[in-house]
Amino acid sequence: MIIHELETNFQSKIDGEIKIEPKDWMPEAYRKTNIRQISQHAHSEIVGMLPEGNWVTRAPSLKRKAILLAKVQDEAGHGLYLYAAAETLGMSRDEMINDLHSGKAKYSSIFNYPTLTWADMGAIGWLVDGAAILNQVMLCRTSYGPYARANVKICKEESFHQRQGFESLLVLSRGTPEQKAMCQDAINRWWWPSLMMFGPTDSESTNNDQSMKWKIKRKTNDELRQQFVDMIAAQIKVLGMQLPDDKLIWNEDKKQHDFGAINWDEFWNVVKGNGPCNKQRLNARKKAHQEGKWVRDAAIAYANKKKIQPSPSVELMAS
Ligand code: FAQ
Repeated sequence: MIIHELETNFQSKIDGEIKIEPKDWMPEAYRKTNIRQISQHAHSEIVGMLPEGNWVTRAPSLKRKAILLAKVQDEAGHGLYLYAAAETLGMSRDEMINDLHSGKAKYSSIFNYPTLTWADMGAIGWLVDGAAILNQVMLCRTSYGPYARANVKICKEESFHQRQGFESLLVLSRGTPEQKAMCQDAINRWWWPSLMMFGPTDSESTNNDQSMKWKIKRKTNDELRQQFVDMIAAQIKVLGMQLPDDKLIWNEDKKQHDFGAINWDEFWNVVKGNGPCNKQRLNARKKAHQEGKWVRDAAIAYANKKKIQPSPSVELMAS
């Protein structure tokens, strides 16, 4: 078949809602876009463990510590499913990790902010996982089969994450004046960076149009961001707290909320590596990778001896 026919068949499969599987023919640009997005998503899950890991030893009770530990471990699992999905497109785990460490591959901007108080754990669960879920619910229907299936598993756990975050903030919001202030402060600091998670506005997005055509994305960055604002604007009323945006108001004509301007200079600054914690996050990942080398070597030596493949989870745990 000539390339034009292959491309036509490929697009008609996409249009007919037939999933693309690893051995199917696909345009090179489709493969590359999926590798880029899936590996960046995987890196976000792994780097995303760091801000919360910071509070595991300081959780205020055994119950909160157990919940936080379970959540952070879940994020590691999500990273694993996603690295495995990206590997089906022909890129090795080593290459992906190298690209993260060299700064070639991105990870979500949100994880370059510091976690200053215990209330940040609640705000991350509620806002960051809340934003992630909206995106990932959409990605359960993405056109690349392994990525779609990974997201189905991820979403099941992510919805628990969001609920625990909200419940944790609810306790603080009904607590002492100091606890209420801590809750409000965390919401103030995490609100705008959470809105930035959805990526640049549709007019600035470089990948939106092609990714929508290939049904890698099913909703644009702005559509998902709007959905998030409407969802959180309703939920914050239950907390009795405020979102730090005096332009946030219900628009009866549009049947959605209007909201204030996002600071895109801040977003691009963080994406380019100059956020408050970029260097700290990357250094922590590189250090863990170096210190885990002996575990990877041992797993490979054992696998060679037994003639088995090392488990991907051993590889990740050792990186
Ligand atoms: N941060 O053309 P677009 C989580 C880049 S998981 C950094 O619109 P696209 C779980 C983008 O890569 C959170 N960079 O790009 C958790 C592109 O540059 P490139 C992560 C960003 O791909 C919770 C350029 O800007 N979720 O939170 C960001 O079509 C709690 C132009 O942008 C996913 O990754 C950003 N926020 O749309 C863990 C979901 N936004 O690559 C622990 C999958 C954009 O061309 C605790 N990813 N850029 O050099 C996606 O859905 C998409 O990749 C978007 C961006 C929507 C993020």
